[in-house]
Amino acid sequence: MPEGRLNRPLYYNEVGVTMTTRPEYGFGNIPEEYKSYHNAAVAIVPVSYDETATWKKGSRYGPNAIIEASGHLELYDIETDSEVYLEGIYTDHPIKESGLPEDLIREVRTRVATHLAHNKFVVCLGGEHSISIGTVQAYAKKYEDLSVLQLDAHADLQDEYNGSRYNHNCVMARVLECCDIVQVGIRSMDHVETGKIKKGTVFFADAIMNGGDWIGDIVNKLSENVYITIDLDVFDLSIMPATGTPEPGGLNWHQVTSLLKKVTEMRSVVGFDVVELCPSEYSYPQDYLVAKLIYKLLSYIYKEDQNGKKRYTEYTH
Ligand SMILES: [Mn+2]
Repeated sequence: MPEGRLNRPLYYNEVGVTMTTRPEYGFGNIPEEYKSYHNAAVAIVPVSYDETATWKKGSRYGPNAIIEASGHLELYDIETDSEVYLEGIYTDHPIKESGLPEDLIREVRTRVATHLAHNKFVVCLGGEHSISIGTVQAYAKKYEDLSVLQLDAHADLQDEYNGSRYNHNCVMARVLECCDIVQVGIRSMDHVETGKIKKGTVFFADAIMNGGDWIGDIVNKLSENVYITIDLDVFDLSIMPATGTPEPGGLNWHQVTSLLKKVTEMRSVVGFDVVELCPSEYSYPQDYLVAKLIYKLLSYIYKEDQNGKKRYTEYTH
């Protein structure tokens, strides 16, 4: 296991959703007034969990690495001509669970539901992919017309794996129990999953590389309210080697961000998670990529539309 910076304790406030925060902790090097729960449109929930990981463990260090790297972001986004931190970004204390995934998922679901009840836009940081079961369950309760956009190298449709229905290989099988899904970037799966994928809702990495209007095709499959789950192994391992189960042949930065931009323009993105960063002592470029991806996606989501009106007023204060 990597030593050094990854083993430093996370600084966090102990009060969680009771609406105060400690100054030294949080996503982005942003002024204190934009970190308080009351002022924040966005609530970030770090989830340190990797108990069902089947190859490299270590994604429990992911949230810590992302938050550390986020301190080095420049807060102005060129593409959107915006400073999304002005919406307020609160960072919750981490969920730390070392037991069964069922217990973790229940804890995540409860935490996310609490923030949704306060009308926050919730961003969960993994941790392994099984955490998304809890977040999607909370979102599916709030939004009837919800579809889940999954960016991932793996289909994750196995009904059971290693004796558990909540293994990270089963995430999308569980998500499918509460809403429709669209899968993007897939390039590795088990034979049993071939019978489970829904025709027309899987966009394999190979097909994307062939070009065409794959982004438009994906958007057309999504309902109005979209939850996005980003497994970082959707990226090619040349730019994102720091995952627990890397796969060659993945998407690049511009393919992923172009897709996210279009989805935010055409649909209401109501929440997202970013999972499976498995940091090492030397992964600071990848840690930074993830922090930037999160900030970029928030910038897209909160960008003012052409009339100067914010689309997601529900989350503004
Ligand atoms: Mn994956």
